[in-house]
Amino acid sequence: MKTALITGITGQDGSFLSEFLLSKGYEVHGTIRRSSVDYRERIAHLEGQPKFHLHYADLGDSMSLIRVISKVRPDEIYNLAAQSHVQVSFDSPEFTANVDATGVLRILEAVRLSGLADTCHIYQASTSELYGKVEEVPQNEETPFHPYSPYAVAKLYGHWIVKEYREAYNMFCCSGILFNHESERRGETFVTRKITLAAARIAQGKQSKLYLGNLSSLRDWGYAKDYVECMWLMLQNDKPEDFVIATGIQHSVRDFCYYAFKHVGIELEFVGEGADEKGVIKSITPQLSAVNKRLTVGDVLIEVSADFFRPTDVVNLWGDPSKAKEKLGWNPQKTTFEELVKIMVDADMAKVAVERAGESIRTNLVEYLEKGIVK
Ligand code: NAP
Ligand code: F7E
Repeated sequence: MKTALITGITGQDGSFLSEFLLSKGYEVHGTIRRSSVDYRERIAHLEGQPKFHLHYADLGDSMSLIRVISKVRPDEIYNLAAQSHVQVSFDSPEFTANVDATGVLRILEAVRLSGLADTCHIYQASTSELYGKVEEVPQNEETPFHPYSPYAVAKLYGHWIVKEYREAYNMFCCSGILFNHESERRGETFVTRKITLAAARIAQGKQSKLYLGNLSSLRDWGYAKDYVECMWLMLQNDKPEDFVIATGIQHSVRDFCYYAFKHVGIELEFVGEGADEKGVIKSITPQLSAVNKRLTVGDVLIEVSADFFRPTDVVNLWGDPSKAKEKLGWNPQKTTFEELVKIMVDADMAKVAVERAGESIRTNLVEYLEKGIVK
């Protein structure tokens, strides 16, 4: 049975890929970083399984990578670790370059130094952000790159160094050019998760407004659980090749808001333009009105805030997944956009409901303790 090493195993994709590889019988190893608070929520359910192993390593630290790769001697490496937030890359450009660019080189060299260059298959997490200030719509494997953020520039180095090692040393290393993929495990500061969490909180009376940046930005959003299968398929291919992974369907941030709020029972309409645009309640379902009486038609739920605009923003991403469909037999529309929104909103409705129940238990407990009912 095969052994895989996943960097970035605590992230959204790392957790789904771990589950996928374990289900295929793999021995799964992952790298984690030391932190004063252990945040392993996404993989907590896998810890303790006999075929699941964690090791400390950091993409900024060659020695830790050489140590773990030479010890595990994996058949496959999935390099998912990255500073993955585009807006944060403007605030921490040097850290982003160290991890997202040089980090990829460190992995490739660690594989060579461990004597695994001829056997180990390597997947690199490239990104649609490479197309940046797009030169063609939709984008495929031949579309020229025009990176438009420190994150994208760093990822471009990662992409090209993988290609270089493939050609120079005949290594089986390839990049998946993945378009945005989301899930109920998505980080809470990415736009989709920020919206689904806000829709759930607003519906349950825990938040009154959502502030966003560019509502007109267009993305090709897929479901992360479907995309990790394609990472694996790329490493089972006869030869190392790069693939675009996308759904082939595009929506705006505004559309995402509309569908997410609709799913909790609020129909939105957008009025005004640019910085003055607002998302206003057009109608509310009777079911939601019955549980949250404070929501009223005409309430403003979404406003635009300059805080969420980027110095340069990528606004028109739309992928063409034909090559992955034909050569890998991958289904780009396994989960539709509407299904994705539903999965995310349902999960956040449950999360907020659990948080509210916890708060009410805590409040009751304090009251009972104060009154001496419980000791
Ligand atoms: P994510 O949730 O942000 O996870 C990133 C992972 O990288 C986390 O496990 C994080 O560890 C780890 N990491 C960060 N800095 C590290 C370092 N210096 N050393 C070792 N590990 C480090 O990202 P994701 O959405 O799963 O994405 C996975 C990969 O695909 C990333 O490379 C991302 O850039 C790329 N990508 C993502 C998308 C998308 O739409 N999701 C699209 C295209 C490409 P901690 O938990 O300790 O922070
Ligand atoms: O932004 C706009 C924002 O942060 C999407 C990463 O996984 O996918 C992700 O990068 C769009 C942008 O993702 C807000 O300006 C509006 O145009 O969710 P995002 P991203 O930048 O596309 C790519 C493929 C990756 O590789 C990355 O690792 O939405 N937007 N208002 C906003 N974005 C955020 N975060 N917050 C807002 O309030």
